[in-house]
Amino acid sequence: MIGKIGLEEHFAIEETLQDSAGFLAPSVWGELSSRLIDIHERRLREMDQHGMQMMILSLNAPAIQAICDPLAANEMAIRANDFLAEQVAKRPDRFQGFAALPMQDPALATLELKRCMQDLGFKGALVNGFSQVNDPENVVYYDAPQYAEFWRVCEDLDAPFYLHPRNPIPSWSQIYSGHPWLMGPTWAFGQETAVHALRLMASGLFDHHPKLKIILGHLGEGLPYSIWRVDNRNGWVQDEKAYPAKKKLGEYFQNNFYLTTSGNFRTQSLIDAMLEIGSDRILFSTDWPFENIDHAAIWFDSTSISAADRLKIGRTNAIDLFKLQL
Ligand code: GRE
Ligand code: ZN
Repeated sequence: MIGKIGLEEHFAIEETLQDSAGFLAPSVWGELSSRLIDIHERRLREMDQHGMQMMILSLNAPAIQAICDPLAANEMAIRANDFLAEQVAKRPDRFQGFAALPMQDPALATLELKRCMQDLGFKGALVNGFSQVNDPENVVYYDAPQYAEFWRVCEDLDAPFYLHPRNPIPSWSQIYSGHPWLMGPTWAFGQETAVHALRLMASGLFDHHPKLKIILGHLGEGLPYSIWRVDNRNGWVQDEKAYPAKKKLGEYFQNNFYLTTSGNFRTQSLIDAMLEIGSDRILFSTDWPFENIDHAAIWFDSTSISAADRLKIGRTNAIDLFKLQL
């Protein structure tokens, strides 16, 4: 199909480029780094070749989230967001932007989100999982109480928040010891991000802010397949609700979450996601440059779904969610 829109599509600036080294074989670093730095050349050519009209661009991972000093994280986020705004201004018909945010300091993150939405015209935020705050061992998830005001502003601005994966820190990764191949996109990314999403659901965040919109990549990081069991395990036991949220977690999943196809080009998984969350809440994405645009597009263009669903997932859901002027 032509006119596809993607929203997990990354770039790097010189200062964050090295964050993407070490995930894939060293032999492909030359190729990956050149894909990350490029915006207007090969990226646009590949988009043209495979029917992608637009990418909503985001900084690579973990980048800002791994800068422990909140002021340094804020400076780098501003630098990356200003750079992105300049790139978008060159081709607003093909590129839009997601804000990188210094979540280490909720007040600074809130200010930067406002600036990006109101002054730079960005379409939302993309944050790479937990932040390390002041000390590399101090891991903070966004269900923590200090983010209450950030989430209020996020809801007020109607800014979709893309919760993108990162690896757990080494001291929290014992389960993977001896099996480094499980880190990154193979498994650890999805596990880390799914748990973060469950923390947000269980915290009551969406009772306080029912209009918040959280986006997950990779067809939901396994959650479509697992969310029923989260709510229904040991159904014969009439136990007390064990978390602050008022509803079953699956209800927040269906009402506050959107999923993208990034890096998960599998029809069986797409259909499971459609059965759990519905085709109005699924959006096409590739995960360029870590995945190939042709792999995503050729699969998506021929996957066994209706023409109406292909149009929604490929294009119109994104136009509605981000109020795109196309
Ligand atoms: C990503 O951001 O999507 C990503 C990485 C590193 C390896 C693979 C991958 O940051 O998909
Ligand atoms: Zn990604």
